[in-house]
Amino acid sequence: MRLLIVSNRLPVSVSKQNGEFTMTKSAGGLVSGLSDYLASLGKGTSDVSEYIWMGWPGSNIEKEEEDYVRQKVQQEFRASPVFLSKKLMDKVYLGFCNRTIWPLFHYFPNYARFELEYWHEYKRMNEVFRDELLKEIREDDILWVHDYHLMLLPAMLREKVSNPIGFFLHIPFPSYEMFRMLHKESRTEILEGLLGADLVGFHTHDYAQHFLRCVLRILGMENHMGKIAMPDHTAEVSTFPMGIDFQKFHTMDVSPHPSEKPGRGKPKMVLSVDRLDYSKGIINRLKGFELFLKKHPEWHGKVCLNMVVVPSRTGVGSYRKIKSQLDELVGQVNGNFGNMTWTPVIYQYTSLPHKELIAQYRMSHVALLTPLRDGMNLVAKEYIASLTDHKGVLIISEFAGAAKEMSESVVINPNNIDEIADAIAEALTIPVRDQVRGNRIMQRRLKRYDVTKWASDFVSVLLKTSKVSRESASRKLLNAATRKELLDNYRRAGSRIILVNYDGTLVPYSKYPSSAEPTEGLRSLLSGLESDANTDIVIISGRGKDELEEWLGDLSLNLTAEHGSWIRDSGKKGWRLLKPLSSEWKEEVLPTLEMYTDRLPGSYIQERDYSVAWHYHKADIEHASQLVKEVNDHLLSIVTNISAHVLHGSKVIEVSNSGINKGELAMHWLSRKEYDFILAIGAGWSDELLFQTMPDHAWSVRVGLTQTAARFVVREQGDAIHLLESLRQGE
Ligand code: GDG
Repeated sequence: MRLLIVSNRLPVSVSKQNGEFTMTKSAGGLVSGLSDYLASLGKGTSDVSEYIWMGWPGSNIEKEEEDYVRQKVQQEFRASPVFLSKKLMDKVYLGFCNRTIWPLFHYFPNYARFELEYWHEYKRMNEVFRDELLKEIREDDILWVHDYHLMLLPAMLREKVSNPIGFFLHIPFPSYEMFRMLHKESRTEILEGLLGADLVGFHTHDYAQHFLRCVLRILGMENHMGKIAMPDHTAEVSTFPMGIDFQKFHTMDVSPHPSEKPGRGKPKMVLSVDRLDYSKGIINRLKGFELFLKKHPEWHGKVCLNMVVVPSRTGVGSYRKIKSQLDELVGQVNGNFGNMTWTPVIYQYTSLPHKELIAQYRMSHVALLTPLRDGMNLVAKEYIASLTDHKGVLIISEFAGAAKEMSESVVINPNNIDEIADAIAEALTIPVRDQVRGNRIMQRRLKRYDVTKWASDFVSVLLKTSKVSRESASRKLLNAATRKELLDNYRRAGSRIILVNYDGTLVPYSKYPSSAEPTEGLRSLLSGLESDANTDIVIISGRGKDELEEWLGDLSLNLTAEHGSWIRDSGKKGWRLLKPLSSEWKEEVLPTLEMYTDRLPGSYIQERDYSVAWHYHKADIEHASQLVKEVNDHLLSIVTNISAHVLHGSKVIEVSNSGINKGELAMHWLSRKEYDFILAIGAGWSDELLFQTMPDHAWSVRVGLTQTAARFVVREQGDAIHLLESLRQGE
């Protein structure tokens, strides 16, 4: 099995100078972190034995050079490039990715821009990725898509291939109130895009919960223990806090760089490392340090803030602004507090070589990480892992995902400058024994759940969940062999009955119920089937009798309305009741439902002759789910002593006469005659009662790949029609 990793950028950067290509391995967190895991593939017991990485190689490559570059990166880096014009990439990266998603997902709506053009370019880039991937994907591949640049890709791939698909988001998933600020099309398609995956992973439980709530509120889809039933698979949402390569940080020989902590008489070092980004809280950190110096003159000359700031996204205006703000503030603090022998803020606007970074981690007494929002923050973990002497204090913002796993550190709210200042003072005075104790606990955790464990956990859950979901979907899927058996059975049978539901089965579900009238094609299909004297067709619908009469009344069909209250036998005029029914109970039920309709905006009542339905699919789904149990209990208390019952369907509660449902109705038909062939086809919750009452030898088919009592499922409504067509033609 091969693991196909997909990310926006390849772990290798291809550049061209004077006609010569150079390929440099990037040192990003994901790349270096995963390298150990990837190197282990094929050696252990994992089903995954090899990998390939797909992404953008980082520059414009001429059409005629593509083959050469592809071959080169494949051989040397196990990478497969997605060739995109730099123009499109820049547009998307600096547009929807970093001017819309990044600020919004990090709770900076004021920085977010909602331009439709950005969105369309983002979609286009995801499509290009899809097309390139389709050329690469092999049958035994498992796909792992990374991060916010490619959120549409899982669903785009799902339409085309049946490989297991995983997705991991490296940044926070915001709360519903933030996410809903995206315009309708993009917020819906992003959620649907992610749900195309078998497994959607987040760093923290909160992000996963935010996602599930958005799915509920925007798509109206509920989850069961983080699992969402999609038409053809189950999407599982889960938490995988990303780890680091602990051994590397803990054991790396960093010579010749000094890594000893400065001794007595030398200033203690407070370190911060991050990309230049407004989400990282760099300005607040400096202000906090400034306040600390104001409040604690005793520390003057004895402590330095060593700020490593890595240049990032220089093309985005808000990043340039923060850079000049930062330069100014550093000058101000150094000017106000520094002197000839002491520079309070050492400011390095650069990316350090890896060894030097670890050396700086080791020599720092304190790491001060104050993001206002951060998906995880790997620097926090790397700092603790690097401390070979176990001495040092981590100050971490409660808004970083990492804070959830690092409770032995000093956790602060970075919006409060006073809290930052006090935390620095506290950290500098924590007794060494307590530092060591806390760091050992955190190191044990980081060692146990390192990046290899993180990746292998994700991949094994992905394999498991996709296998279960494929099995349950395919177990019942009406495949060619079973379909043939069904048709043979039909052909051979002397007497047959087809019990078929209307909405969702014979016609697609319609937004407006009154516009679901049958096409001429459907009408001729039904009368064609019925014209065979050996076949009885029964339309089993929850609709009222007048509508059915209007649409199908001129055909010679058996019609049943209101889930079986009314029957119209084929060839006869007029409707009759299945049995004597009462509607007196409506007097009490209707006012009760009216009261709840007033309480739940968007809900409405549908009254029929012998049934009343309360629909809430248009209501606020969270409000509805709180109220539904109360409505159900209330109705049950009303009908206890009368001959009516309450059924809870999909976003509807229905009250009707006892003994009236599609199951009872089916029994009525089946008791009239011995049939050699019985077929029940349905699509909705009320058809489940029909399936449950079918005798063992009957065929039952539900539309949609979902949990069902039916023996078989077909993917979509068109497949049900297709099946009926085959019966008519005797194919
Ligand atoms: C995103 C999410 C999430 C930094 N400076 C230097 C350097 N680095 C390396 C660090 C670390 C990585 O870059 C930064 O990772 P972070 O997690 O701190 O932050 P983001 O880049 O914003 O990453 C974040 C992460 O994805 C993973 O899911 O944690 O929340 O925003 O590995 O070591 N490396 C070198 N020199 C530097 O100067 N060599």
